Amino acid sequence: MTDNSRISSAALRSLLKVYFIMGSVNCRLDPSEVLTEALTGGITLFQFREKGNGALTGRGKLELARSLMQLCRAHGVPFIVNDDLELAIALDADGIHVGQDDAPAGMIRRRLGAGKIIGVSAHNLQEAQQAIQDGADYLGVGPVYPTNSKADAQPVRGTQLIEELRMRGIDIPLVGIGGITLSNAAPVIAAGADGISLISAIAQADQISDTARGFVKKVDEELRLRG
Ligand code: TZP
Ligand code: ICP
Ligand code: MG
Repeated sequence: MTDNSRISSAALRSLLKVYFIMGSVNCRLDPSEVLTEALTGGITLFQFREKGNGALTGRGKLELARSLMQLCRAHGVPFIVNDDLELAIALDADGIHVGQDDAPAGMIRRRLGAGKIIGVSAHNLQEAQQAIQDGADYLGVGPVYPTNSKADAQPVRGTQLIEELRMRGIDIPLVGIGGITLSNAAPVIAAGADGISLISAIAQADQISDTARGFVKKVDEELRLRG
């Protein structure tokens, strides 16, 4: 992403296919090793989410972010920062993902620049509509299934919320998130998501690159079936 124009929906949809999220807390191995394997397996987008018990802060967080961003750059995969606008600016990251408690997308875009990717978490139709009005590029919708990776997770939505959003005309790029595994990913795509976003199914897999590759294959298959 070298220019300063807003990313197209089509380009973003294909980046969202297998959107891996991770911070040091989520990894059993060294985070750089986990990310390298995930990139080798073909993840299409990465989000640095350094949160939770034992998360790095300050300089440690900045240094980890910088090295993970370099790995992403080497594989041509955009690097998104969770929540931390100052970090996203300092790194010149490719984008940011924010929650409902953070500044609205429009305000963030004025600080980050038009060419950056802005994602917003949405848990219902109203939040989705508001995020779109504020200028979000994509939505993270969930939790689809029960998750152990987010302490303050909202109630589980199943795939119904994604279906409802699509039925009501929400057509911007979106991913399902929360508890997604190889065995329950297909219905998320069938419900209308452009991709899946996940932490533990990849970060804690025994064979990380094979697992990531499995998700890419699964999502591609389901997208083809959906037509
Ligand atoms: N937001 C909603 S669920 C979730 C986030 C960050 C965590 C997803 O992690 P996992 O391990 O894929 O359930
Ligand atoms: N969706 C996405 C894509 N990322 C997040 N961190 C989140 C929801 C909470
Ligand atoms: Mg937040």
